[in-house]
Amino acid sequence: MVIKKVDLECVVGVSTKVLPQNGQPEIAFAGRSNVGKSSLINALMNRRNYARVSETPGKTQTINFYHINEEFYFVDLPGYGYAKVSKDFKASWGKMIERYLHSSKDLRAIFLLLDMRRTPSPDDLQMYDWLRGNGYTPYVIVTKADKLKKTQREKALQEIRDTLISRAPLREGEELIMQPFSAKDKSGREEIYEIIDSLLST
Ligand SMILES: Nc1nc2c(ncn2[C@@H]2O[C@H](COP(=O)(O)OP(=O)(O)OP(=O)(O)O)[C@@H](O)[C@H]2O)c(=O)[nH]1
Ligand SMILES: [Mg+2]
Repeated sequence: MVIKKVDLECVVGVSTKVLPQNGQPEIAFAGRSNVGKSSLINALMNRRNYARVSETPGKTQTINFYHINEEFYFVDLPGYGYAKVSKDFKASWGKMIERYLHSSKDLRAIFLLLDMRRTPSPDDLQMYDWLRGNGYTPYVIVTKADKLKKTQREKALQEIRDTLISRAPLREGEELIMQPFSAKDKSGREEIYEIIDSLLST
């Protein structure tokens, strides 16, 4: 996977009525606010801050469609679990994400991002259950790997895996793909490119 061309082609907000019908495969990035969705997208696109990144959670408040190589889309979703927005806004925000996930005809895969240092939250688990319930293979990207020492990483990954597996046993032939990643040192990026290549070739 070599990303040559990147265009922020479409931005969808809570009041946007019509969602784009892109006609090309979409890969969406979901996860709680601040987990590193925009940072991962930047790393994959090889851009420093094309997708806006911030230490303040709730940076991405719209659904942003990045057209890649004129072949497919990365979809940067607003993070959930961000406490500092009003109840009303939270509700319409949730609906916006849900509407997109339910109505996109081109959604090829959803990457669920989880922070390596944290136990998955109820929102994370709800997202994970939704993915599986709707027939999506769970591609879990475990972010901020650089924040843990190498010796702690295996244990952290195992704990996250156990928590996810305990939700519902995997069906026959179903896999739980977990890929550690760091936006700081870019470890895991090649493996994620490979996942994307294989998703696009099917
Ligand atoms: N050390 C480290 N910091 C990271 C990593 N990924 C993201 N961050 C930092 O975490 C903060 C949030 O990153 P974002 O990429 O904006 O997170 P987001 O998931 O897009 O957040 P929302 O847009 O609010 O949903 C920023 O300060 C990033 O620099 C990582 O792999 N390692
Ligand atoms: Mg973001």
